[in-house]
Amino acid sequence: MAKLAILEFPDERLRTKAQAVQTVDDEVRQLVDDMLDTMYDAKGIGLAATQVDVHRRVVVMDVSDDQSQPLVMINPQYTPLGDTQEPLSEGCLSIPEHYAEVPRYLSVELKALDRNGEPFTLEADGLLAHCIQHEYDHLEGVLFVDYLSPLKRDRIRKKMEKRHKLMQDA
Ligand code: GNR
Ligand code: NI
Repeated sequence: MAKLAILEFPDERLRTKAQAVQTVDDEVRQLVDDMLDTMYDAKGIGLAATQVDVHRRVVVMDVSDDQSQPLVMINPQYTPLGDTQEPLSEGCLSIPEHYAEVPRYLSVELKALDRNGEPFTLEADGLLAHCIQHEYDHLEGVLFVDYLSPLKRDRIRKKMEKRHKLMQDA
C-alpha cells in the first residue's frame, strides 16, 4: 500500500505533457498499484500519472459503485462515437471542492494497453466515457478549469491559493 501525493491546481507540473510508455514492465505495474491505492484512498473515480508528478501515459479508473472494478489504461487513445458534446458536471482530485460543467462526448471508443501490456478496445458511455476524456486531458496537461471563462478560472485559482496558504500555515 503506497499512497502518493496529488498535485493541486495551479501547480505548473500539472501542465506537463506525459510521455508514452515504451514497455509495460514491473516498474510501470508498481506505479499502477500505487496509483490505485492513491485513487481509492482519495475516493476518486480516476487518476492520471500526471497528478502524482509522474509524466508517463498511465491512468487508473474505477467507476463502479463499490470501487471493485479497477481499470488500467496505458498509452490511451480515444475516438468520439457521435459528434455531439454535452455539458457534464465534473470534479478533479487536483482541484478539490470545485465543480463545473464541461463539454464532453457521451460515448467514445478507447484503445489502450492493459497492465500486462496487452492492447484492448472498449466502447464506453456514461460516467466511464466522461472519465476517459477527463483523464486523457491530464496526460496532455489540460484541466477542466481550462474550459471555463478566464474569470471563473481565476476565481478558482485564488480559492486554491488561499487553501494552500492555510494548509501551509497550519
Ligand atoms: O473523482 C473524480 N470524479 C470525476 C467526476 C466527474 C468527471 C470526472 C471525474 S475524475 C475525478 C478524479 C480525477 O481528478 N481524475 O483525474
Ligand atoms: Ni482530474
